[in-house]
Amino acid sequence: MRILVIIPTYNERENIGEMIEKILSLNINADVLVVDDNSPDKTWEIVKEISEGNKHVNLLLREKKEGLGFAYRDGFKWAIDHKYDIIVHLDADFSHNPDEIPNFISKIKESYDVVVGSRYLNGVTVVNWPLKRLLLSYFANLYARIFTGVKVKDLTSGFKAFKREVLENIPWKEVSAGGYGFQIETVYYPYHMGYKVTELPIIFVERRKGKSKMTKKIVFEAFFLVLKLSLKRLFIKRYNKK
Ligand SMILES: Nc1nc2c(ncn2[C@@H]2O[C@H](COP(=O)(O)OP(=O)(O)OP(=O)(O)O)[C@@H](O)[C@H]2O)c(=O)[nH]1
Ligand SMILES: [Mg+2]
Repeated sequence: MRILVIIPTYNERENIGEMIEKILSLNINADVLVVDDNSPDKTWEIVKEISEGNKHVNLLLREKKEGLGFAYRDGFKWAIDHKYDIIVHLDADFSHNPDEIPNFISKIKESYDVVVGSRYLNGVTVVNWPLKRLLLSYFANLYARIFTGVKVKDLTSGFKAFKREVLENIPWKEVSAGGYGFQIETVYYPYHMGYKVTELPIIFVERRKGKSKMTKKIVFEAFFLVLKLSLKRLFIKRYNKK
């Protein structure tokens, strides 16, 4: 089984080197792909240097920032083109603990198609978030779960694993979000296509270094996306595995 860990980055200079090192030390024989949107802080420069000395590390340098969703699309396409069997993704800022990656891989090997790292499975496992941010995330997830019909408690999680087949079969033409809504869509379609989706409890810790890229625009996009997905589900289409 060939494993790829995808890390989207935008201004993560202070985190990325340590994160790559940590993933390579995990004893799971994974390759790493960093998808950088031409970060002004030159995050990509660090990745380029590491990749030149280590064939397990790869850089996908995009021209400009278009939103997280677009970076992920390109990363997933790269993973499919390079025939990886299991694709894991997580944030660069250590909010997601890379030590948990082997648990995601075990779940996929157990026969699950999608594994979602969940902050809301055993109560709330979020550390150091301001109450306002936590409430936004919690209620956004509740709202998304009710309207999309996807029985997953953390639909906006950025820590997930997929079997390649799932990424090949998601109806990409229908996926529209640039921001966190993208995370919802990449669970929504597999779930309603009948793929086996499971959640794994994770502890999410507020970033220690660097700045947040969260904006109001991203929140609004996700809000309307959920309405759109709920209408799609009710009136428009059934999705099937190919
Ligand atoms: N390539 C790319 N990466 C992005 C973009 N926006 C965010 N990221 C990366 O996606 C991951 C999640 O973004 P964060 O800014 O940490 O989002 P968050 O975790 O909700 O917010 P904070 O932790 O509060 O900063 C990080 O690794 C970011 O560097 C983008 O537009 N392009
Ligand atoms: Mg973060």
